[in-house]
Amino acid sequence: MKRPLTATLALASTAITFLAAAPATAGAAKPRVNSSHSTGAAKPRVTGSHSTGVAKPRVTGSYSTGAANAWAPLPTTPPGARADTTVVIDPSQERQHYSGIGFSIDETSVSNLWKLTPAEREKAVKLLVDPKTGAGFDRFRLTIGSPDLIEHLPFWSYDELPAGVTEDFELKYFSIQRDIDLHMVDTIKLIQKYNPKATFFASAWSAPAWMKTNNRFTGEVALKPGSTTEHYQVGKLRDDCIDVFARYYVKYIQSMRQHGINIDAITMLNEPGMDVVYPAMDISVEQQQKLSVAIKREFARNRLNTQLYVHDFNFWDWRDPNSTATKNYYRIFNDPATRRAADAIAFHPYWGDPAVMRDAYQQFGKPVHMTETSDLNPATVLNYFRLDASSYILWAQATDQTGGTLHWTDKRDNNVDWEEVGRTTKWPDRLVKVNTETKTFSVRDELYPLGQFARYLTPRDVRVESSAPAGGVSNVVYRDGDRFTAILANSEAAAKNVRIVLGGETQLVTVPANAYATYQWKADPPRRDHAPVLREVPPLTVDQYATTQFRLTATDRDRDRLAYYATDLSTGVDVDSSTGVVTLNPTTAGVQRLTFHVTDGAARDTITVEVTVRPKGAPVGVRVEAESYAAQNGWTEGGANFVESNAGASGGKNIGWTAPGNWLSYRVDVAQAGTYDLELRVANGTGAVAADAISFRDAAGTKLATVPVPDTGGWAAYQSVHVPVTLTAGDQLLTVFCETGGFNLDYITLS
Ligand SMILES: [Ca+2]
Ligand SMILES: [Ca+2]
Repeated sequence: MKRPLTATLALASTAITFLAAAPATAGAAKPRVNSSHSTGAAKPRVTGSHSTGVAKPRVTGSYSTGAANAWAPLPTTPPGARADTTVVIDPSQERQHYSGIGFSIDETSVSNLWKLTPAEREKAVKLLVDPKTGAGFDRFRLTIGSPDLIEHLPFWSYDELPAGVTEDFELKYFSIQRDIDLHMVDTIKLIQKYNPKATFFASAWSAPAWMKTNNRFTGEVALKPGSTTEHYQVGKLRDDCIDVFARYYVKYIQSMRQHGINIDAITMLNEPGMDVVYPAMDISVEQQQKLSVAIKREFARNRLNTQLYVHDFNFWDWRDPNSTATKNYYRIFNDPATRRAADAIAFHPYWGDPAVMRDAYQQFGKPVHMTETSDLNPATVLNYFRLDASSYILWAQATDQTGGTLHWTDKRDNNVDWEEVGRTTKWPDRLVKVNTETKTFSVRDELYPLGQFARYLTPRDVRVESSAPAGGVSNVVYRDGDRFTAILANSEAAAKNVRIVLGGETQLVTVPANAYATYQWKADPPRRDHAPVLREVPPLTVDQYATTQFRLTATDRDRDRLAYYATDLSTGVDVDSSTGVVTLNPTTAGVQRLTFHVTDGAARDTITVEVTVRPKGAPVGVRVEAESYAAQNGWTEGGANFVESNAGASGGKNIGWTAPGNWLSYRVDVAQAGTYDLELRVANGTGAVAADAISFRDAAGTKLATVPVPDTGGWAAYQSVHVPVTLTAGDQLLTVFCETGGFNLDYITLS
């Protein structure tokens, strides 16, 4: 499913917010880290040559807020400035390689780019991909035959048969000529001209019609037996066509190679089994296993070192045990030959919890990739990289001035009028807008912060673990030999001085307001080593919305300077990197397991502290996260997906999939009876106002206020709605009641 704005969903939520449990020991998954660095587990003692008093490292880099400050020189930090927050880098913990940021070479985007004058088109491509003067995008997704988004009908495969021919096991009719005619190859050549390091992978939306059980390239849907609302994809890959489909991929890779284009990976199939009428195909888990093995066998036979990415679908479909027979893909790895054949796991973000990427990476030791997303928010890129994604590929990012032309529909109508779909489908506000009248283009501001990643990182860069976002500053850090690259994001309206701690050395940098900034420097973290040791912290019990502190203490036989950190911090938890003092102001009742680390730069130790939070009401004036509800009605705990992960939401989460009759209750402690301002932070991507969407009710169920939810322009575009409410004094349960659905709730605040 391709929702123009993502609203990703969390799995398994309970009334308690758990910290994502980091692996208790280092090195659970260290896939394909072909690095010369040790990973920092305790090593034989090497005499320490690490000096502590050397001159400050020379830091280079730039920052962007948008077109107004694009790849601008880093500000200097005034002498004597104090740190607002700290980033701890732990080079002992190596994670995934970077493999790129970029976009799809879909035919809709290409056809729009080719409506520009040649000079303007070169200017656009240069701005997108040139690593010196542009954003430096470096990885691109090609489509093997037509995807759902094209301008020029009809949809096509590379093995279309003439009348009277019903099969083509020799692939005699194979041709990529349409890609040449439609300027796909020309566009790739332009990308290569401005970024010679660009890499390419490819996905098919379906096998050619004749390889399918229903002899149809586009999707065909039918109602699931017994359901009036749920559909399934009728066309399956024919069992006797698994091998020829694998050879079809080989032919495609060879054909592109003849044009000087190296396809370094394919996904096995885009969104297998998606119940849509645009090009799609069903393929059983068993067929996926056989196809994976056949693809790698044919690659080997033809001396292709092309990689195979499996899955290429939503987070949720990876692991949900209630998913359908086709989906629930981790089961394809039940076959050892398939595990060997697969080089990586590809994800789309339209459904489920992005933390699934980290889980899959840990569990199978294979790189994970975000192969299709419409989310331009650089905060999402940073977050997905922290969740171990190697790459981030945007989908269908060039439209005309009206948000067209493209052929996409969510209607399950096998006789859909594609001409009409093309006239009416509009996806406004994507990365590049081509004005077909003036033959000029414009880009969105997100391009420049995205360049703060792509301009600096290369496939030699390996992510190293670093501390969770704190003080409005989030980070992701990479290492290539002795060169470190940190991308820091400041989400606040004032500049922040950030202390960067690496192996006992610190430096202070300044991140401008609302900016993404990249810092590169050379460092030689210590390698000697006795690992530091953290002392256990006994379980503790604290009150919700009250402040409690405890201290982490660690010893180190080398007397190295130590830094304390956590990779994930739930709302209301903070750790001081130098003193180890943990401050709790929990917003959610229940049991939390908090994982902390200490590092000397060469190794780390980890403890988990169990904290029981006694429920108390939130004082007036305190923000109450929607996800911190005391009770709810209408959603299914555990299996349902209504606590959504979203980088645009406060606390990183919101409640979604609202429906009439659903409700959420919150505990609030009102010191004094009176009339208060109720702020509801909401988003609505339906394109229309939801009138009287929410009623706010007291513990007896009496309606205190009813409010509409405006059209906020997207599922992640939050706005505040204010309404006065009169409350009695005391610790009480207040309810947000969904009179209608069609909105997301981020938080409420009484003041
Ligand atoms: Ca040590
Ligand atoms: Ca929230």
